[in-house]
Amino acid sequence: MYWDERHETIRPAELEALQLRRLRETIERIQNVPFYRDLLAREGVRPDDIRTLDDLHRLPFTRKQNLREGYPFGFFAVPRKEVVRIHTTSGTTGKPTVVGYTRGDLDRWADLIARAMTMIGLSADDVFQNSVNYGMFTGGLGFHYGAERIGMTTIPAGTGNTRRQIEMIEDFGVTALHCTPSYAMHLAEVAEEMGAGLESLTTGMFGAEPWSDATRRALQDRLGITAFDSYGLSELFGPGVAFECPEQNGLHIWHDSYIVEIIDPATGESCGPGERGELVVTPLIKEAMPLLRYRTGDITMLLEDDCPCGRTQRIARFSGRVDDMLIIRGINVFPSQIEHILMALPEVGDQFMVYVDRNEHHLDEMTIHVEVKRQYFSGELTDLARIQQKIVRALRDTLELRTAVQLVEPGSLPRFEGKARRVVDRRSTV
Ligand code: DLL
Repeated sequence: MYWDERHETIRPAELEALQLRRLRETIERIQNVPFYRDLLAREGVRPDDIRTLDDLHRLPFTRKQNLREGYPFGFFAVPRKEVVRIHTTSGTTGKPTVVGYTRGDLDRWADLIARAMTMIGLSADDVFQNSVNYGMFTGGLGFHYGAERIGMTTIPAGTGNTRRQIEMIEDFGVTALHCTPSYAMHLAEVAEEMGAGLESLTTGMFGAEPWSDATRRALQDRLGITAFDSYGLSELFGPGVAFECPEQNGLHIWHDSYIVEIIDPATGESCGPGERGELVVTPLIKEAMPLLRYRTGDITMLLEDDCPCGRTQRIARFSGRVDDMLIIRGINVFPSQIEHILMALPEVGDQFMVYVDRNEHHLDEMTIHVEVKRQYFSGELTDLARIQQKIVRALRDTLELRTAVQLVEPGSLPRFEGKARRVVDRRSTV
């Protein structure tokens, strides 16, 4: 079951030639981005210097922080007029990371998702419910257009109103579901409460956050499905970068479109097959926003043995991040963003602590304890309530996430002598 058999099963020699050609085109295009033009000039690298794929290692890495310098459109390699869509994802401070797509980008992105869905046996015979956020998050429209491309009957359900979601699955005979694994656990629970059997469902596609094999087993049992892992990030279009095949044993990377490296995050040196490290990706088919050696922050390893499905390059399921990014209900949150928001508020004191829990309904909750300045703490209770609401609002406006905020007395939170450990993640991965 191939959508694009030639590219999915391409053999090493042909792949290398294709990657090299696309890499050189990318480097040509990237000259339009001032950040890269300066960087390549500084490093003394000219497009003609890229003769083999090994020459990629002469190019510098790109990090999420670099993208901040170009906010909002400084990383676009085409005139703004040619950018037909924008998405955003969390930045490391107040402003989000902006990503742009040309018409061609959207076309290629939909094709990559169509490949993934075809790989696990989905087709125009299926009814697909897309239960993720349709806003700036790439999971909504990304999957939507991929599903329509293969002709599935597509239901843009979005998130929330779980009972209604379950009714739709039953009433419309939904066969394939896409959402975050934690929302899938919640759906399973509500379906059980409602006595809904969800008989039509056969396939689940879950991603946007880490999930364990134990969660996979629970979801397969409770929803009566086969559950597949889906990986991607907004900077590389969104979902559709890597996806599990029916073997459910690692994720296939679409290597004609992405060059993959695994590096030791401390030294930047390459890791061998079977050695875990940070995934670094050079996208080869992005027009609006090409990137070089993008540090994803995600930890995985290359798997070496051949996959019986006939596709080649595979990576292991993700085992964590190299940084402190949290994923709360599918939304990425950097502790540095929280700090940035809190420290801009005059009432906030010196310290804060972030607690992350998974409640009995399998939903993530973030509680932030915030010290307020002494003069406010000893003031009127109504003042404290106003400050609390102001903080909740400021966090919601930037993070797009509801948080619980508790104000505490100055001096009551832990102080740190070394690196502050302000985040306590109490979720179990099961
Ligand atoms: O989460 C894109 C996506 C949407 C992927 C729907 C899969 C399904 P961002 O919001 O930019 O994009 O977040 C990207 O989420 O760097 C990982 O840390 C994490 N992540 C995504 N998929 C997985 C996964 C979307 N399958 C960040 N396993 C990435 C573990 C994942 N972590």
